[in-house]
Amino acid sequence: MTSAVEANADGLIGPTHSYAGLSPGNLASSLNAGEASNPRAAVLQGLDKMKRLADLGLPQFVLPPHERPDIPFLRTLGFSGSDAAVLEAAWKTAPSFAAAACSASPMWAANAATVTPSADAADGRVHFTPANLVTNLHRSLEHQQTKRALDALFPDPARFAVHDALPSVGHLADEGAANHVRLCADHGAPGVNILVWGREAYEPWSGAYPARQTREASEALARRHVAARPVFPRQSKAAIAGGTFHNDVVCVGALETLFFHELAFEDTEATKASVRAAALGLFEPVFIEVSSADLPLADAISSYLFNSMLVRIPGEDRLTLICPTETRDNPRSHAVAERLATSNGPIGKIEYVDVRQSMRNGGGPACLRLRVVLTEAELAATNPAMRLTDDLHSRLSAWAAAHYRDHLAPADLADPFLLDESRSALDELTGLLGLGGGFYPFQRS
Ligand code: SUG
Repeated sequence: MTSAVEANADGLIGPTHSYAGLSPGNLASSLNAGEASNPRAAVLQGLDKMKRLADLGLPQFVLPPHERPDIPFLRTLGFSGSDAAVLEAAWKTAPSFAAAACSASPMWAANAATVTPSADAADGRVHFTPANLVTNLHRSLEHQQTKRALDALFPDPARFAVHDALPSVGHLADEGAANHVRLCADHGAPGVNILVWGREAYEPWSGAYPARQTREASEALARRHVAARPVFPRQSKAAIAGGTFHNDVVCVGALETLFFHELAFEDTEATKASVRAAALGLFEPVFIEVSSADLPLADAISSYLFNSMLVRIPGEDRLTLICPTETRDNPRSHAVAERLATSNGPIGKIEYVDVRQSMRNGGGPACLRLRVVLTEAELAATNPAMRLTDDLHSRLSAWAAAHYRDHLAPADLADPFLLDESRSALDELTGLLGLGGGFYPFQRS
């Protein structure tokens, strides 16, 4: 077995971070729709979380925000003239499309792609498929620029395969790593790939909220990555109806441990049996299930206990669960978390991070990061300019303080000055992250 580490690549929160109520079934997004946001606080919270992980000894990378408002998208809808005229006309005649074009949603990097580490891929490369995110218009605009960012971070085709997204149709709806958990004895050892889906491609769907991942999409991902030991459990319909728009809202796993809510899977016993069968001869999975009696689904969703980062800190035996402060603020979630830490189980420590600006759109600590297991040689082949160091953290914090607004009301998204401000911020960022000219569409036109 080659030794490997689990790196995180977080989405840097963009200057248009806002609460536009764009995601039906994501209760926080609906609840906070129309509120004013604070993009500067948001990006600084995200940067501080990244630094916390880097300080714990885990390699940390930065994925750049996308160009927003997405003027090229609005042009495809027939809006024309200067960029400011396009934005103005779109807000006047098609405000929902204009709002979608302004969303800073690429921040949630758990939805950027599905990743198969080289230990599980038949050709020994790390595979990435950007998620097509077709269920929501604002998120369907992400995958091409996401591919560009992944190409920049993982440039060596001998070690990394960055695919195109699956075709953008509802039958192949894909939300990336938010519906993927990998268990293993050690990061560099062969793993079991749990790919959770919510509906079948041709299934008539009558749920109140959309199921964002199809079984066929998950199967296609495993097939194209030639990923070993895939299992395909179904997300429970009750969980989706309760506001679990991604599996990572009710489930997280690391190494041998799967930590999940009783309502996460349609058939929990069958899920456990298939994971055990796939792991046979490699490791014994450890299941930590939280009952609805201990933690009602509604509390799990509002406090995001499971949308935490479950990590092995170098030098420590037991795992650390990095939760949002909302978990600490919810008495039931807090009690579950504390019991975990005092038990003799695999999770030994709980830490809390403040990502409140993102949380109000339904994005917890786990949503903001894409996990990538890398061997030493693969880590050495990543783009060093995109790796978070103390120096990059302070430069990005200063950059954000200089460019980002600290108050953004929904109506401000139509402000042509915001377009200019965002572009000058991103233009400078391409220098800070060594991305070169032409990384963003506005730099190419
Ligand atoms: O896709 N919210 C995101 C949150 C994504 C969280 N990711 C994971 N669970 N991995 C979503 O629903 C809300 C945007 C708005 O309403 O303005 C939004 O897109």
